[in-house]
Amino acid sequence: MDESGNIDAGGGAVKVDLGDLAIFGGAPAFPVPLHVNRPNAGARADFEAYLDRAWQTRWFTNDGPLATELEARLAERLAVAHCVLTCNGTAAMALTVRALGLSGEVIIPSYTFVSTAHVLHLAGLRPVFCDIDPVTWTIDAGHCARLVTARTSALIGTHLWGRACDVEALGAIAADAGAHLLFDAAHAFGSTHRGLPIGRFGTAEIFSFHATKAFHTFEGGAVATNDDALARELRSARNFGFVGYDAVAEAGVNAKMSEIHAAMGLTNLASLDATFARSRAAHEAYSEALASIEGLSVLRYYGDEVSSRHYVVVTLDPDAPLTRDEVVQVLHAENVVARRYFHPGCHRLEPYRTLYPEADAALPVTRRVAASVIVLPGGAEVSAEEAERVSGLLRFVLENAQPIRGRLDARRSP
Ligand code: T4K
Repeated sequence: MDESGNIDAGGGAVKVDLGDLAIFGGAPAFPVPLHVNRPNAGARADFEAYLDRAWQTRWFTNDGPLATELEARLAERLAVAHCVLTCNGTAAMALTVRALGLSGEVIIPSYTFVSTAHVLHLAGLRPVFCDIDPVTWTIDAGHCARLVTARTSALIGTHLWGRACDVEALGAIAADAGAHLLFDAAHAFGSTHRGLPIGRFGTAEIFSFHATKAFHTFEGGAVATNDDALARELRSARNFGFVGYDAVAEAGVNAKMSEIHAAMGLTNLASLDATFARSRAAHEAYSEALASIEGLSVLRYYGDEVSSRHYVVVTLDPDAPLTRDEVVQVLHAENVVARRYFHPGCHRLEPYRTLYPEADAALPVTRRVAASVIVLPGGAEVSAEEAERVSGLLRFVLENAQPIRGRLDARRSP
């Protein structure tokens, strides 16, 4: 940004007046799309060395040596007895739900990725949508307690954006209800709660290792648990129900992690501390540059806990002249591929909208947050300079919100 606050996009566009915005015909601020959570990648030479090992041994999947090594290293890092790898996080959740024999109703936040609701629905269970806490945006323990019925078999909290749920309050509710407590820890690899790594809380914690996550295996997931019997059951269920060489003890699925995925995990694990440091630096750059923009707030991570700070999440004042969706539209035109995660809340997506139309009335915070969040390109692949440029662009847009509003309206009117 220059002294007058204009954005110098380095060959892209300097935003001096409205006509410079790409949505009004100017050149985009970024020549190529800047994605939310562009995947990290460790050292390619490390990855190739792991591939060479698989080539030599001709062992490509089915509890291979790389997957076995990754399981051990992850369990050590998470300080948990078992880390059962799977082909993705959704499969990890589905296997856990089945292994625990959940039935009836399961309470989940509506403000989360839709996969958990789908897992429950497809297993013939009822997802009961809970509101989120207005401050932490994780599942609201007070509302959760009121949703418990005799049919509740589990509560599943999401450690949203890597910030832990109210683990203790949820533990007390689950214990009272005689229900399991699970956590969707898809965002929380590398986060701590009360100084301890997330992964050990509740009956089990479920991770996604999708390419866009802070730690990834291209596609992948895991169940972290201290429950030996559950881990044994999950290992069998992810492999068709096999126990031992050729005995089948139950109906299982194929949810194994292949060696090439494990190779990426081992590669990424080797550079994870450096990756997280870059991710935190990008978040810091954003936090500084966005601090004084009127009508915009940046989600803060907890100062006394560790987090990769992989997500850069901002909210817009609902009274601002431009709506959240209009700001996202302006950013997209500039090649800043910001996202509206998790709009509009699972309960307003099908089939839940049709099945449970009454849910909406009890979820005011979900509605408000889902309507105001913008997730900006963050993580280790975003440089401090890019973070500053995106922030400068947002400042320009919000400082000129009224005239932009006018031009958008004029364009729309016949
Ligand atoms: N729980 C939570 C809280 C989750 O966030 C997720 C997954 C799960 C559970 C389920 O875990 P998995 O079964 O997926 O392991 C993406 C991911 O597909 C999904 O894994 C993720 N959450 C969700 C939040 O994001 P989309 O529909 O946003 O994906 P897509 O293709 O739009 O990609 C997101 C951005 O990343 C885009 O701007 C493009 C960019 N990108 C993506 C990929 C795949 C890249 O730059 N490179 C890439 O390789 O769902």
